[in-house]
Amino acid sequence: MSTQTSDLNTSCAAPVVGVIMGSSSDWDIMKNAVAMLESFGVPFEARVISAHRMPQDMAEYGAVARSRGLRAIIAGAGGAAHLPGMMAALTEVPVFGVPVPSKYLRGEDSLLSIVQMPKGVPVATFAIGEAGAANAALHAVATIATTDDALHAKLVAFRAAQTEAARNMTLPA
Ligand code: RP5
Repeated sequence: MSTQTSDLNTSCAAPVVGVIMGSSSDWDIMKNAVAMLESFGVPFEARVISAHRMPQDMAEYGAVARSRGLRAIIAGAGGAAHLPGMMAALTEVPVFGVPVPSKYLRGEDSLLSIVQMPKGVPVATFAIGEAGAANAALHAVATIATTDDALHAKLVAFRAAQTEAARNMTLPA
């Protein structure tokens, strides 16, 4: 286990998904990614790594991400949200970016900062906020499920339950 940053949460098995965020203030959004990974039983770690306040820690995390066994990195940040893009520059592990809502620009700044990557360094960018965090986790699950039949079966079951729930939706009288 790396000692470079404080852990917000770490599952027992060796993590295959890294959930990183620029500040503990991002947790209310990013906990939705963690909850989704937990529901699928995907081993993960969750840490604060600030691109601006902890640049050397960020570089170290990216340098060893693949050798540590990470298969996806979910990176959330708000405002001048450089963490996902910089992490994508530091590792070949796929980076899924989550724009965190910001105080003054409601996360539109975060979204544009994360999505407008230069050609050659991609960040798969998700919706602003809770749905984006949950979907980033689902995308990580789907990515890993391409080579994991048991996880694929869980994803199929999740989709089926979701479909059933939608079919059973009722409208107010
Ligand atoms: C970004 O700045 C973080 O991702 C966070 O969304 C934002 C504000 O951080 P704090 O001032 O709340 O620590 O780097």
